[in-house]
Amino acid sequence: MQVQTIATSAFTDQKPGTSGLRKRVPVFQQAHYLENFVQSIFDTIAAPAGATLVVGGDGRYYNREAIQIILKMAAANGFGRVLVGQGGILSTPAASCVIRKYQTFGGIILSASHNPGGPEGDFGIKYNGNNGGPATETVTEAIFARSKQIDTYRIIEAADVALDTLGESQLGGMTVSIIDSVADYAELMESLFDFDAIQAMLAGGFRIKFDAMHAVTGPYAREILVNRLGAPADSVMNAVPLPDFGNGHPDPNLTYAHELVEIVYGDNAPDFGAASDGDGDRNMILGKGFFVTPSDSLALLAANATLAPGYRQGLAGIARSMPTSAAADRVAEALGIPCYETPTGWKFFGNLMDAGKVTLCGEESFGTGSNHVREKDGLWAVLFWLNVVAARKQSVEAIVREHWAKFGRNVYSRHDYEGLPTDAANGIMVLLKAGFATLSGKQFGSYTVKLADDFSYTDPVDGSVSTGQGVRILFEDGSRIVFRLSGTGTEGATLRIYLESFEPDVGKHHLDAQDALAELIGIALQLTELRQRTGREAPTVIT
Ligand code: G16
Repeated sequence: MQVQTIATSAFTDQKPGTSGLRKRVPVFQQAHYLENFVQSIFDTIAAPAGATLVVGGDGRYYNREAIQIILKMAAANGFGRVLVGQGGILSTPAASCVIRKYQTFGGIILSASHNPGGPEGDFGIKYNGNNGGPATETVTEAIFARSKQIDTYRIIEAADVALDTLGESQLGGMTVSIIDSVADYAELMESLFDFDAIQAMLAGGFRIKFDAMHAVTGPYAREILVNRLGAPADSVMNAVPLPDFGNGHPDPNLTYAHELVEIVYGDNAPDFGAASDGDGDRNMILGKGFFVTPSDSLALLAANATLAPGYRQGLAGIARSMPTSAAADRVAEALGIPCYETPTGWKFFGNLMDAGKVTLCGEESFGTGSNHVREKDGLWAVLFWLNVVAARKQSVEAIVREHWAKFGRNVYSRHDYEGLPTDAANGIMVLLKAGFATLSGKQFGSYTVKLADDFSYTDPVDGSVSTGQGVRILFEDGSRIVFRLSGTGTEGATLRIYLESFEPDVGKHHLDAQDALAELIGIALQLTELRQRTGREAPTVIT
């Protein structure tokens, strides 16, 4: 089959964000746009001839079209084999699992994660290396640099591949293997958790509700929770993946997963609720009428890890992103293991896991995972929680409250202001940074500023330095406010304000986080001049 070399012009906007390149679908549909980025990946990774690649996505609008283009380009660029999830479907953690299990050169994941999909929604693409994890900053920077210079790409002219039929076919000199999207991942989950104990708990009447949000985890949840663990079929809601997620916003938080939230806070609520996002790497955990913050979830799983067969040996260490609360640090200290603080973005955990320094990782943005793959993993977190609940035979709420009583409570909340004019958002960050010189020692109500800075991180494994990772205002009593601009949005700017205080007093653990953090929230508004500068009276999302 003839390899075509197509002339193209570089785009200037292909800089990957927190997790790959995310843009509106019409941007990706422009002539040569996707092709340029894919060729930039191939040029950067320089895979040897005959190498194997994994390709899959979350099933959102444009997934299938993009996969056909990538397959034809992979064939033209000398790959020997591509493993593709059936129907083009692979959740992000399942893709990571397949890359690792079959020791492929790497993989391309098509997803804009929790961002809405559809013809006017978002699309995304990212490259993961042979450890199964997102490409490092160095590699993504090199891909971006290449994308600014590219003037040709290679593709073969061929008929589309039948993505829905399991088995092998030839595309030029390359083999395409359509693999079961779920099987390898389900097998991995079964090796980590006590399926017998979870099954017995479910058979005993423990009721769960998992919201797949019409996104990629539907087939995974059905196979694992229903077929393998015996939960009733209606335990999985919104289980059919749809290209536009049923017009929803597949972000598992209290705002966007409101259908599930109403169920677990309603009459006759199930004992356990959970949701995952567009590509299956995020999770939200709920008990009966009770929300577990992602920061607490990481700490809880760390403290209870040895209850799960895959973690019986204990943990090497824990890592959390900087804006994630320090609840996990307290557990690490008690366990006598290190806790690493990284910038936001799962890519920063990869080196730590590969070097054997950490077993569990987590982020406040509803991401939790371990070294079983190199991505955060939504269903893994759900199964871990079910394993812990089955072993402890207590409710989710009782387990969390007992944890707080032992370690103290890191009261935590994140306020998001979405879709701000970029200038206004940038202006706020400039204002905050201008205050660094004078903030320390300053008194705000009952809080005194200890330090104000812009977080930077030196990777302890490869020594690479990442600067400008979020403004921190640290107070004398250990409370803090962090400000960051999101790196995953595609429309305007999203300002995230992360608020945290520590409450050792059990008598105050029942307080609502918003009430407990009210003074810090006021300080954040004052420091940012947010209302004056944006006209916004309230956050778009509070978690
Ligand atoms: C991505 C990254 C996460 C990060 C999150 C939020 O998640 O993989 O590590 O925490 O974005 O990023 P931001 O605050 O910049 O929007 P996902 O689920 O979108 O891939």
